[in-house]
Amino acid sequence: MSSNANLYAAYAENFPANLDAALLTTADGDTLTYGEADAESARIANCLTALGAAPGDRVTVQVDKSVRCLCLYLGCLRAGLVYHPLNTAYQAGELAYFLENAEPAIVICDSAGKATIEPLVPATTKALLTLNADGSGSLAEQSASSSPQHSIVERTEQDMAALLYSSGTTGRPKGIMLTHSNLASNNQTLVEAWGFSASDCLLHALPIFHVHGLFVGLGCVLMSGASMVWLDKFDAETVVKALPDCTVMMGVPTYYTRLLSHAGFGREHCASMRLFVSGSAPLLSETFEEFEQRTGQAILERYGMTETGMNTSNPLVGERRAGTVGFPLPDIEVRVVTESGEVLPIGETGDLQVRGPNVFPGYWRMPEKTAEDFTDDGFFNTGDMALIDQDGYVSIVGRAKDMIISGGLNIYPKEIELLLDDTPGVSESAVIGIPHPDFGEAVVAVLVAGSDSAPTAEAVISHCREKLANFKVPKQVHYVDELPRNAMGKVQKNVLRERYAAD
Ligand code: MLC
Ligand code: AMP
Repeated sequence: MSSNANLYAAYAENFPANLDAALLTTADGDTLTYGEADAESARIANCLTALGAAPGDRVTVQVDKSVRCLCLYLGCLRAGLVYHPLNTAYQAGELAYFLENAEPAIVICDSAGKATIEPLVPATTKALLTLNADGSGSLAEQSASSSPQHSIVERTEQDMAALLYSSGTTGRPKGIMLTHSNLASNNQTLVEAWGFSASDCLLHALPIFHVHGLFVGLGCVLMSGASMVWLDKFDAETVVKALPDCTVMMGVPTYYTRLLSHAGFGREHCASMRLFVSGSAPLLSETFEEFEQRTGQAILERYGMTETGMNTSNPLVGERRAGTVGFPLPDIEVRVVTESGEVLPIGETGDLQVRGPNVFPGYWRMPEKTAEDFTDDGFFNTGDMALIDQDGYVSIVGRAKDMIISGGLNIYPKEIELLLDDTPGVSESAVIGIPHPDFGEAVVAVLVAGSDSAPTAEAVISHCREKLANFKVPKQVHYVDELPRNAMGKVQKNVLRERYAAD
């Protein structure tokens, strides 16, 4: 083991002896070998360093998934730069805060997004580069002449490797600092728990601006010298065609319901598959059962979050129990507590807390928020409600935080309510999630009209589309005379959820 805690060093130790081995193959049949990924990430590391980025500096990236983007992530790791990815759906109003708060040394966007991002880039930023889905742009031009040799920068276990933002029920989004050792320890744990080896091939269809695709998917591959079929996005037809070349797939529940809706998908597509993993949102028991009947494969459900990486998992060997997220992973402690922090007995529902080497050290430049979310004995309060049964299986049964998960993406109603409350003709609003066959949950806005003439549902939706990332835009808008409230004056969202779930 090297003493350098840089995550890239841990990956490099696990690269195949023959660097001509494929790291990935795209849907078009192009390949990237481990050696090519190493050389290209070295060029990018050298290029960003020459532009003035120093270890610890942030690199903010809002680009489509591409092979060069993967090399950019690896280049940042090896140069000790903090990788800060952004969902490509974010609009200008959402981006402004991230750029100002992360204070990046380098910003990378695609050519089409440059005009939007340029005015938002802080004065302290040293360079704004472009990277397009086909790999072209100024990053490629500027790094082409950089050396393919690079010594991996020394990092300690506490040094930050990545910064990912999560919104919240109150206030501005919080930057989640993830260290090299948070990511390395979780990757090592998952490689063992899920039996990854160099002979595996992962079907990688997830985006790489969130934990699931970036750290869980890529991490398991790079930490075991395995390979991937690398798809730009999830498309059921393409996935069904690619599955026979793969051994493992990871996805959000929507991927599995979409596969089940795909006519003709069945056992024959899964003959080489040894493992299907689901997470980021609850997998319905019906989906688990239908998938097993159709393919003979029991989906392995696991549970995690950006702040912690993966915490629990159903077993590789043993019963994968539908409706549960399995057992705590080795080295990770979980407990279920009351609001006042007393540990609850088996079978009782309460707040889920976790502690372990996977758990982030805190929120970026927000010590008071960090203090709020950690207990005195170092457990992190996840905001999820859970119970642990007599066999040790953990079930996520609800959320203490007001959050909607749609297609595996988190949406905080507060953010949409603030926008709606500010809309002329709207007096107040409540945003809820209702069951949706494709996305798991769908965003629904319930409005009370103001004294001015109220906007139509279509006008409300198009207003949201201008201001918010598309996945946050309400799928339905309803007007009511008044919002149901409890004796304390708090909106009873459960009443609204029941009322509109039936629609
Ligand atoms: C797209 N749309 C969505 C949506 N994604 N609506 C609600 N929820 C979503 N997630 C809408 C768009 O607004 C658009 O609407 C229409 O669908 C088509 O857009 P698209 O981009 O073509 O959609 P599609 O490619 O089908 O994408 C859907 C998806 C994608 C489910 C494949 O969202 C996805 O890959 N999700 C995975 C997200 C993920 O990686 N989560 C992990 C987070 S990490 P219109 O009206 O404009 O047509 C985490 C921690 C952990 O949670 O434990 O893993
Ligand atoms: P994120 O903030 O994007 O990292 O999302 C993390 C949240 O996703 C968790 O706090 C949970 O609420 C939810 N989540 C992740 N995996 C699961 C799962 N298997 N079942 C239920 N909820 C999940």
